[in-house]
Amino acid sequence: MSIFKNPAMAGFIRLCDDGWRQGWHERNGGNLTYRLTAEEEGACHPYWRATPGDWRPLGVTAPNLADACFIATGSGKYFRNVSAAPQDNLCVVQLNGAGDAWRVVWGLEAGGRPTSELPTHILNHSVRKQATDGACRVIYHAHTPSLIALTYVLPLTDRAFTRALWQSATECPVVFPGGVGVVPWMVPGGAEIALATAGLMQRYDAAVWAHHGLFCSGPDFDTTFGLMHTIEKAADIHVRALSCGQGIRQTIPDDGLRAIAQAFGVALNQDFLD
Ligand code: 2HA
Ligand code: ZN
Repeated sequence: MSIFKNPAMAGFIRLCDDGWRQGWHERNGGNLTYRLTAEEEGACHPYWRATPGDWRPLGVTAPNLADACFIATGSGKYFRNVSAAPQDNLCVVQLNGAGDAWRVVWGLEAGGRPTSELPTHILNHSVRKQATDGACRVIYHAHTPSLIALTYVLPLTDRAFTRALWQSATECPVVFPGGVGVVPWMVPGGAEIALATAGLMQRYDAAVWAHHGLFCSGPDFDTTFGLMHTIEKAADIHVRALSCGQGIRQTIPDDGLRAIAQAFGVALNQDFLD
């Protein structure tokens, strides 16, 4: 047996490969975390390091994630390299009982630390776990080029982004009926951007980082990758339409968005409808 046979670990590695192939992870761009179930933790436990790493302060506090374990990409590690050497590029981090410190219990065998965006990931896990009654397990950050391009031309508001994306592809209102949040440009990696993102993630399962990328959340790898993919594809369609140079002549009308929601049984965020 190997820890890589565990479905959580296998799914994590597959998502890293898929994201790399989409072109969303230049160099060490992007990061991914997955909150293990008690069962998965039990199955992976025999592979833990004999001596875990030292406890390190997280910089934020997530009491509802006390003692939880997460698979995480490593800081400075490349998505491109994950499947070739997961033990060097990934880790399992455990939170302490207060939810304000972490230690490495598996992986990063050649050295390193978990993703620089760990505070944002953990706070997002905390608010999404609460908002979804414990269903949310995946937080995924990628550098999605068309969506980033739109952060240079659309107003940096939840409303402008949600409407542009909903109108760009008929599936969008069904895939993210709650809409998306937008974080203005901020320095990445610290507590400030973590708090701003987590504030939006109380209401949305995706948050745009202006001039940087996108955070998505979900209960499993398929849903979370699918959300990232759908948003980026809608952004790409919008960019292509704008690039034709004559402006947007027509789009899905608001009554059309309402009709989609009714046909597919989803509740659209009314704040973003006219
Ligand atoms: O390099 O994407 O946001 C990792 C990142 C930081
Ligand atoms: Zn990034």
